[in-house]
Amino acid sequence: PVHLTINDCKVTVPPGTTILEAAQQIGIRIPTLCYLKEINAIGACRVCVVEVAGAKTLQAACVTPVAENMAVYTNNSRVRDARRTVVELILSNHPEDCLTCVRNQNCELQNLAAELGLRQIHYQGAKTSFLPDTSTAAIVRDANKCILCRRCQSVCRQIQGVAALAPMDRGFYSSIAPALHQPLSNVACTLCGQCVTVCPTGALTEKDSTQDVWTALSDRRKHVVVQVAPAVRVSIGEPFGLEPGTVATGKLVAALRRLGFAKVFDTDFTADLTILEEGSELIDRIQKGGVLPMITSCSPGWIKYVEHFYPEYLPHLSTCKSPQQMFGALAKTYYAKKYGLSAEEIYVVSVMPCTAKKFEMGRPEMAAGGCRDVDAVLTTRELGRMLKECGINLPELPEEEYDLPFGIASGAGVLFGASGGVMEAALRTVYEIITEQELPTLEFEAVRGLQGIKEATVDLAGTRLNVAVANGLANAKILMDQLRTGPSQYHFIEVMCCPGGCLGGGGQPLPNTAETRQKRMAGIYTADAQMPLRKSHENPVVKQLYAEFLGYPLGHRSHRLLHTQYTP
Ligand code: HC0
Repeated sequence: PVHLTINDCKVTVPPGTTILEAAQQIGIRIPTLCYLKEINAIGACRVCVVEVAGAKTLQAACVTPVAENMAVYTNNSRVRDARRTVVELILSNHPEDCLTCVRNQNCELQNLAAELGLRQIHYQGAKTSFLPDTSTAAIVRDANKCILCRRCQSVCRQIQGVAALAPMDRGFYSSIAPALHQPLSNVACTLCGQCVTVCPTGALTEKDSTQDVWTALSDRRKHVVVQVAPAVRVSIGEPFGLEPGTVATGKLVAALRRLGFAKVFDTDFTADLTILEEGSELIDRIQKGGVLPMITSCSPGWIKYVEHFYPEYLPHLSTCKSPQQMFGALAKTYYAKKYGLSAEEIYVVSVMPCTAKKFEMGRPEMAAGGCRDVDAVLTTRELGRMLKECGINLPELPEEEYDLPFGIASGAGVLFGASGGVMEAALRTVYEIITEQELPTLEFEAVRGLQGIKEATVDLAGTRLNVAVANGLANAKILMDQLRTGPSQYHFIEVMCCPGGCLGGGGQPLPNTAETRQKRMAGIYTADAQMPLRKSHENPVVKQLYAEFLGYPLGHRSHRLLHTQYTP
């Protein structure tokens, strides 16, 4: 162990510990702006500077390892003056629009200025001026608010394996941008929004759809229905002070009713439906020698990643549309007919933990009934803002039930929100269909948890099914490169674009850290365990839907409404 003092307090830590981590151990939080544990420890912003006795210059605590007998000072006047100067310099080239910025009250730069007690910016001069990039359906990049911390660059490269963003130009004109300052819509960005969740300021944000939804809600000619993705129920409490992972399903339903939606439905219902379609497709491919391994197709950032980087593997993707899109297609056909409405009258809003869903809804493949399946996508964060605007305090609300018919779902549907969840849900159903026996244990522990890649082999009455699960695109890349280099032992692969699955999505409340993802994942498993129904094929409304409308899985109507093909 290494012995040192921090502000004259003795500390003992393992070798290799940074000053930043050592200080945390004695309850001193050294402020940072660019630091992201294990992803972006680069000492770029200089906010974490500390004095080390004997060193000529101040040292960045996030990248300086401790040494034996080191004496560190984190809050003497030299350090505090330097820190204030650094932040003042950042603010001297930052828009002063905090009151109207979407990150107002949730901005790390704003918080830091408040913590340091800055009352004046001593440095005034030229400010950079960039045109915001609004070219995509999902993400807005405003370089004027960028503080060059490079977190977005690191998460895009290291966690997502995409590297769509990098430093451009030099000195005063530096910005973190796509190559050659191309708009995001022109580069291989998957629109996953992980950059948005690590941005300390408002430089990267989701494209706001709240105004579209307000307009629809006040249009009396529209029948506005909402669907809620699995992962939203374990995170929507966060903007209201609830712990990440709190299962807030009933309160969320009540909140959406109070916003004015005509019907409040559950994407988990179409997640169950997806299992029947996708499970049947898997069995079909195995029995008829179709393309294997089959790979899940419900995560739109993942689809876009395959299109950009592995187009020759598109035939491996399941032809199933995502549950969000299946829901839209059914709302505008089956539901419309059942309730005497026209497709044009119905306006479908999705609440998703995801920014890429905004892109998915606009894809040309997603208009089954002649009009858009889904009309607007709100992220969990946007819904939180809408509720606050209306003075709806989620924790105070009663628990209410989803509406029928698309409000009945199984625990398997809830599992979709966590990495491994689609796989576990599929296994619960495929096992029982193939073996014609009841599963002895519902939980497939091997595909649970936050590890980047998980594997399992399941014995289906003599047939061995090899499966793999990846979350985070850099992990998916490992599996895809294995596919490229030789025959694969896998039959079925689940890929979710974001770390931890949708619960760690780019539209989730901030902070979206490993700790919050862990808690949300526990919430998903709790929600599954609480459901009276646990298997998709036992969902009575899914059965009714097949009896009344679809016929059977992979049938003609399913093909027209619920499946699609992604072509290079
Ligand atoms: Fe997901 Fe989905 S599970 S992608 O992560 O499959 O966004 O939560 O809604 O569509 O159901 C996101 C979450 C969904 C879809 C479902 C799938």
